[in-house]
Amino acid sequence: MKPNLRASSDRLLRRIEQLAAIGSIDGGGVCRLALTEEDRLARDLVTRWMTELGLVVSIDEIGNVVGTRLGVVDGPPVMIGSHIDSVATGGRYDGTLGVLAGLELVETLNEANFQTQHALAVAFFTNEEGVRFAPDMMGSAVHQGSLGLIEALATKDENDASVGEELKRIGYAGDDAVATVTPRAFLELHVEQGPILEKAGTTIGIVTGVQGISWTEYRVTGTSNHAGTTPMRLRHDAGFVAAAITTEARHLADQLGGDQVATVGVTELRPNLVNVIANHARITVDLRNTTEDRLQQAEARMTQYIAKLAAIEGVEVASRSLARFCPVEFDPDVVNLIETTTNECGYACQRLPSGAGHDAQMFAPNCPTGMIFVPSQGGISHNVKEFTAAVEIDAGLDVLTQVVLQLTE
Ligand code: HGY
Ligand code: MN
Ligand code: MN
Repeated sequence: MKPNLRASSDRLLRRIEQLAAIGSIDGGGVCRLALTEEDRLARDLVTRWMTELGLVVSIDEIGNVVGTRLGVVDGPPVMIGSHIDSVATGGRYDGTLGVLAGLELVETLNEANFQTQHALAVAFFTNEEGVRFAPDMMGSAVHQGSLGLIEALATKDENDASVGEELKRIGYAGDDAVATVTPRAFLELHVEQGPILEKAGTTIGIVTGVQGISWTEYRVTGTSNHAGTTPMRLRHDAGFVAAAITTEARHLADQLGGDQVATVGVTELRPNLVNVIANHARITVDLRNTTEDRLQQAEARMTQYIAKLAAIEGVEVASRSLARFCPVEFDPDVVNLIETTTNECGYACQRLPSGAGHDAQMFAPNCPTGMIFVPSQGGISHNVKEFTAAVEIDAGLDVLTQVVLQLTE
């Protein structure tokens, strides 16, 4: 029998503020890159909260942390999870909302002295953002077996520090084996990070799936030369090639249309001097689409364009895939359950795909998985101005609570 419980969004908001104080940056945002000192402090705080709430805490070999509340019957838990690492210019809700909402639900169950039939787990996964170590969703991908542990531990950042070394340094190189736990179901509450819900005046997003993601790094090698004396026809300009790729990314997204998006987020030139033609460029191209064949079309167009451009400009271009995930559909029964429950709770809702990657997408192939979105003010995220109103957080927490209580029955 599902108990009539209402979790406390005030307490959840207090925890969000407390966590946001770790790695806080001007403008109200956070910088907690994976496996940095800020990430360690955040991990310590959330793990302490898990322990205080009576959860059995486990840390696995890639540093994922799972707190489990036993159920009446043995067997796999219903898992609520997300992440607490951030991009360098992050907001305070991205990832943390999902983890802390799970803790709030646990505290509500503890206060009601209610034991769910099936176990309930709350998890945060290592390096969801992928900005220091690629790919993103690293910890959840290893947890669910779609990325090898050894390969992940060997991944290095720009300063040649490896995931394995950094996990040891911050004290989160756990002992628990990875890729051994398949939850009974997986749920993630997350801010939408886009403009759709707010524009429609909708409170709850029923997430149908996650679009495909393709990250590639290009390293361009040309010839540095004098900016004043080198005739244009004799140049091998890495800076020009980087700019041309950036323009082509926008161009192909406009031409393909539909859900296609393209972003050049990183451009580094060397020697980066006003009067020297650049001989090196490092840029990253992030391509996404809700359909796999269109994403492959975008990738093929970008590859052909760069090959032609390199030949004309007389430069070398080395490419390296940083992340590649196919689009994912969430379990229709879970999507329907979230929608029915949201309607019963009386919140305006709509279905939509996720433009952002999430840990939930790593669970979708293995167990019934779903996501609940709440609106992002102005559609802003990965930006210190990220904001979601308390009343919307309250609604998201309420829907999460009611859905989890049904799944743990
Ligand atoms: O890149 C993403 O979509 C996610 O924020 N890691
Ligand atoms: Mn996120
Ligand atoms: Mn993010």
